[in-house]
Amino acid sequence: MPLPTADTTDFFPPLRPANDDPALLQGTQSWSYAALDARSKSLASGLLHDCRDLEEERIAFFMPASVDYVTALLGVWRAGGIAVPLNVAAAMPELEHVLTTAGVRRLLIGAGPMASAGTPLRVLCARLDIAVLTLETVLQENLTPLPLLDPGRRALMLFTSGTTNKPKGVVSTHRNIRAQISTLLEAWAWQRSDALPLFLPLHHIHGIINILCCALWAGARVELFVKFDADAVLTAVANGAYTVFMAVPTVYVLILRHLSTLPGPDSQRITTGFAAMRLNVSGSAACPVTLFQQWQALTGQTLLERYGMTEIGMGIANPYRGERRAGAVGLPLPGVEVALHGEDGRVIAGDGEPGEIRIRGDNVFLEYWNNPQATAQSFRAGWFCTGDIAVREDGYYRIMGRASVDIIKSGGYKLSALEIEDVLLAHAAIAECAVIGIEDATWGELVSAFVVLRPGTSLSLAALKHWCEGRLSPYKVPRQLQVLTALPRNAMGKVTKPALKALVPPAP
Ligand code: MLC
Ligand code: AMP
Repeated sequence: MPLPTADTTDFFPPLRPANDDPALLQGTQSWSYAALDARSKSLASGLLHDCRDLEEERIAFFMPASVDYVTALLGVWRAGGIAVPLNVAAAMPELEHVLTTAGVRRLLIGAGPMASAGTPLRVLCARLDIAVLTLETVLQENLTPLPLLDPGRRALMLFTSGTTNKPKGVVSTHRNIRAQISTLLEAWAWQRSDALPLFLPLHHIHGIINILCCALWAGARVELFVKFDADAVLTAVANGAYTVFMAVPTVYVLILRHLSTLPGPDSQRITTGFAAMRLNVSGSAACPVTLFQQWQALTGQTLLERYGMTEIGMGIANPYRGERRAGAVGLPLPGVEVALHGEDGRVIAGDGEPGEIRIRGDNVFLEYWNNPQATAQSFRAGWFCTGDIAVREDGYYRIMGRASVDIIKSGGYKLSALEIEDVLLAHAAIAECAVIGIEDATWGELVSAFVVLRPGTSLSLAALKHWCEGRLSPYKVPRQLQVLTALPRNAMGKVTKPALKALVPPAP
């Protein structure tokens, strides 16, 4: 059955010409569903120009959270393209990897400074022969008929780090995205009357699917922030602007810290704002039990922790109604099949035995772009192998860790140690290096680099951070540096990363 058709109500039902409900707010500006509907059709028409269907052309967009970003996402989908939202904090070599892997020929940008000539992005695109188009110039008044899209068509490509050095393009179809949205609409009882802030980056599913797409599908209101600005977000919370709040654990830690700096009455107004909401969700990284308890004590809200991944959307979540268990990620979401497998591949039926989480369902992505080998390796008998280890306790899943030491989660970002090591090895002073995640109360894990220097050289953390600028996104840059005379290695010559962890003094 073909869906979603770009012109019918199957495509984000609230996007209708007559729907004047507010969809997006940013600063003093607001856009209704009708305005978003018109703008995204106008962009789709401009992208299509004379053709009937973009036929899965990868259209990249480099924009902070804005009405332009949302127009680009919806417009590319309506025209039959694959949306490739870029990390606006990325370094140029990272963008080059994404643009060339995805085979992008057209890139949309917003107005403002990024539209000026001579920016590093424009220089890069000129070299790669990619047309850079300001969104405003693509919007077309004369609307063209939009293509009818089969749900199996590719819709979204997000880049995720893994156990390989370069991020892979995770391709999800319209069916996958729809399944990822609909399970959350049902599980968390999304309503048209909901309102929530969106301050997470828009090149990852937490911001794109869980917040933006769920809200737009439900007909709710989203307030856009270009980044997490505690003052601005918490002022709105104090004013009772939101019914729902979704964030990574680091954001809840930052809020608690911010509250502790405020005078009592100001802090009280904010906690009252949280207390009045119907739902506070934490995810993308483990929510420490102490954080869960502190949040509950201060706001009366029991955080709903859930587990997800770029490749699967959300898979497991604590119940909206029912027991939300501290330190556990909850139960399988509607329409998502979850299984645990032991190291020998055997299905774990009982409680308490750790195994790898494997996931099956319409929510699971289609493929890694142009990488059939990686795609094949990540599936077993139709189940996606997450690499995350969990135990089951009367139905509830508890994440125990990851199969790979080369994946780091910092502030909810998933980082590849190998990707960072590759970059560090290009430093003239670094002869050998190993990167690991060190536990941290604020960030979950902190990127820590252990290096062996070339004879006669020296390196400080400040110098390394400075050198990394322009080579790595800021959140991938090492926060700790230890210089060693040799890296610990096993008999095979492989660095033993657990031994490195032991070298780090415990946090005070
Ligand atoms: C920022 N910094 C970080 C960092 N983010 N350091 C380590 N890890 C991070 N993640 C550093 C900056 O480089 C800077 O350092 C300092 O912290 C302040 O930067 P900032 O930009 O002002 O930070 P802030 O805006 O406060 O960012 C914090 C944050 C952000 C938590 C809002 O990290 C964030 O948006 N994280 C969410 C990522 C996300 O959406 N993940 C979901 C992936 S999808 P200096 O030295 O310059 O001061 C997924 C699936 C699922 O995981 O289940 O959802
Ligand atoms: P990403 O690849 O950026 O989508 O990150 C997905 C990874 O984040 C998962 O494979 C988990 O390792 C981790 N993750 C997401 N949610 C949680 C959670 N609630 N608890 C622990 N880890 C989580």
